[in-house]
Amino acid sequence: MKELISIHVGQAGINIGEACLEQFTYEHGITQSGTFEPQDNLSSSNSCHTMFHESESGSFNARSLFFDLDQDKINHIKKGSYKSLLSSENFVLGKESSSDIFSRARCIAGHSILNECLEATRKQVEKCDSLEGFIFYHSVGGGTGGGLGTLLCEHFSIDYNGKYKLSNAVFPSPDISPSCVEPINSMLCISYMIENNDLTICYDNKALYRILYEELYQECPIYEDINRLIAFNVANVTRSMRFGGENNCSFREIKSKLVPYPMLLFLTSSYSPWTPKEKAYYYNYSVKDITCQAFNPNSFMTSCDIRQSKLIACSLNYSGNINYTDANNALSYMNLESPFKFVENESKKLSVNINPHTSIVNPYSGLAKTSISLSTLCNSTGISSIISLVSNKFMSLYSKRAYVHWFVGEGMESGEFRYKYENLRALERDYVELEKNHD
Ligand SMILES: Nc1nc2c(ncn2[C@@H]2O[C@H](COP(=O)(O)OP(=O)(O)OP(=O)(O)O)[C@@H](O)[C@H]2O)c(=O)[nH]1
Ligand SMILES: [Mg+2]
Repeated sequence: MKELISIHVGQAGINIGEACLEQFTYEHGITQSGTFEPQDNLSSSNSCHTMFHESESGSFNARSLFFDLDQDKINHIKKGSYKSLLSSENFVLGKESSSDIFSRARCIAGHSILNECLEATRKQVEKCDSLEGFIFYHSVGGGTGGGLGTLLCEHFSIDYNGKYKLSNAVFPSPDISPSCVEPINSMLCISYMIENNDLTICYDNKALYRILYEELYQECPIYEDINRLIAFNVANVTRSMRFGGENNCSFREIKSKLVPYPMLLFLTSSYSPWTPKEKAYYYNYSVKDITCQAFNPNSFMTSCDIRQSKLIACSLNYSGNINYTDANNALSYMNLESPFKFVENESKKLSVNINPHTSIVNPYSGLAKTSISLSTLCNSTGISSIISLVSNKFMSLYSKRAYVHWFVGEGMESGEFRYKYENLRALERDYVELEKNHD
């Protein structure tokens, strides 16, 4: 069994970390005090070693690291429900704040704790027999999540060359933005991610709020609810790595299937059926139902419509008692009703995996456990809409040099903005080219 190390950076990263601990302890039958108490036949003690390290005394510790420049979130998780699964080796706290500025987090405040973060990582890596890679969790628009997150990713590319890095990145929402410098932070973060990440799953809070509100009927969803959806998605993506099975999908395979062009590593994800817990008994879904729903724009965790754009590649991960004939029939039906548009004129870019076990739903999530479900990972030109949103908002500030002096005084040179922005423009152009070609 391969191991995965989770790296939680900044507020969003750490908050999602707590949701991940809730999801993964539940799935693997680990109690809050770190003992193994299997809940069902899936939770074999072997499967939990991907995410948890077993100490000599037999208790389990999470293979998770929490890095931040503000103490609030770190202190919260240190004292929280999962404190017994963590020790001082799982945390690094900075000495000065980023003041929300990417360059300050990356070049000054983050840089001063870089060695501690690398050392904490080295200790986790030492506890692994066969490390698969790192899963990062962070926001794109936060100073620390973006700045320190990308700095670490860059160092891991050198220190752990050949190990895969998957980012779960919260992108700025189209119309919810808590900080005036978010577009600048986001532009810089995306530009660094293009250079150093293997795969990035994009989320935006607007899309996630909509799922909670419209699909799961939660009246006042908060970050905690959103974060449970992100944790659930990561659980679905990593399920075969954790539990094994014939469709054991490593990061290497995901990357080779979904990322044919090196810069276009930004993925979006959907799930179906998004059914509220209290409605579980009203519905009896067919494979066709869940397949059609999974491609509905409302099922995606990013605000983009992939049916109106072109698919570069997509993996469909079914769970439950489903056979390949039913899955392929459902896809053919969809294709007849409204043909998939691919960047090239061929339809071999949909890969189907079937895991015979049903998805494991965290009882606090408000989501119903259903006998069959589908989780997708899509590489689509539609994702360019959230990249362009960042790039346009950045340019409208940068053209007036708004806030630029906050960054230049804090570790960046003014020329770097242009250079980093060019990376984003090149990415946007690649998407436009793919949209145009192969019609
Ligand atoms: N999904 C989700 N998004 C969050 C959460 N906390 C903050 N965000 C989003 O993340 C962005 C702000 O980034 P933060 O993670 O708060 O910032 P940070 O990484 O701590 O960096 P600093 O600016 O240095 O504090 C905004 O777009 C917020 O909407 C969370 O718990 N869950
Ligand atoms: Mg913060």
